[in-house]
Amino acid sequence: MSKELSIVVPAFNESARIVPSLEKILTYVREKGLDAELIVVDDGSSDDTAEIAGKVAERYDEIKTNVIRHKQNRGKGNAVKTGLLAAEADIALFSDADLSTPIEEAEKLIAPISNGEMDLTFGSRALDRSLIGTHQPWRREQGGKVMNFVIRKMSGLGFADTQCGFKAFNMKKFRPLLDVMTVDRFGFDVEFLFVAKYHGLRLAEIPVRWNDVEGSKVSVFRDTRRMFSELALIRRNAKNGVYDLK
Ligand SMILES: Nc1nc2c(ncn2[C@@H]2O[C@H](COP(=O)(O)OP(=O)(O)OP(=O)(O)O)[C@@H](O)[C@H]2O)c(=O)[nH]1
Ligand SMILES: [Mg+2]
Repeated sequence: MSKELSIVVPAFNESARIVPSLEKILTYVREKGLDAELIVVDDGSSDDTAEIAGKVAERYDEIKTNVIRHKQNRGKGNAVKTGLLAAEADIALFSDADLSTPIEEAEKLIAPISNGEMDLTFGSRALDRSLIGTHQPWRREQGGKVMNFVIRKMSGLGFADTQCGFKAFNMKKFRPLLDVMTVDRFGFDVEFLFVAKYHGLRLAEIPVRWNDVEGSKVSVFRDTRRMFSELALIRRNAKNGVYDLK
């Protein structure tokens, strides 16, 4: 029988943060008795992220863990896509390696999918800001709000936070859509939501707990610029029929 849940963790140079995160995820799976698999996608790290992930997994040998390596860095979007394509279960969850959203919040996203109400559920930091424990530095947080405004305008999506690294998918419906995704870096979240909505999937933005964790590798200047060009690409693709399924 196939698994009930696939948990995908994209990881780029995460050797300093990933051990406690994977331990928490695997302990959660063990204690809940979930029939879940863990898929870590090492996105061309120059540190020993993949080896470290493999070592943690050995300590939980009853849980199937798959460490996939990209030879070169391809971006978070591409890493998540690789993980989702490898997922065996009909429900997949991806989580950032820093577990800014605690893994216990997974139930909030998974329940609406497993009971058939929703097809794509995603964590949000903006719907209930009282759930944020440790905030990002003030300038990053304000920058995030501005970015959300830009994302709304450029994508036409009406969500308060598209960028939280905690999203779950009905894979029967979402897997075919992965073929038409084009965005490799941080704009991929917007593309996932945009394409899912375009194809009539039911989307739900769900408030989750969130804590800033040191060690973000986001470069505000470089990644903001890329985000703009990725948002422009999504608009172009939509116009040119790139998101229609063959
Ligand atoms: N920055 C970055 N992260 C990647 C890449 N590929 C995979 N990731 C993973 O994507 C997740 C997001 O990384 P963070 O650097 O924490 O970025 P973030 O969570 O958006 O940034 P904060 O909001 O500051 O926490 C982590 O699990 C990374 O390991 C990549 O090319 N660059
Ligand atoms: Mg982070």
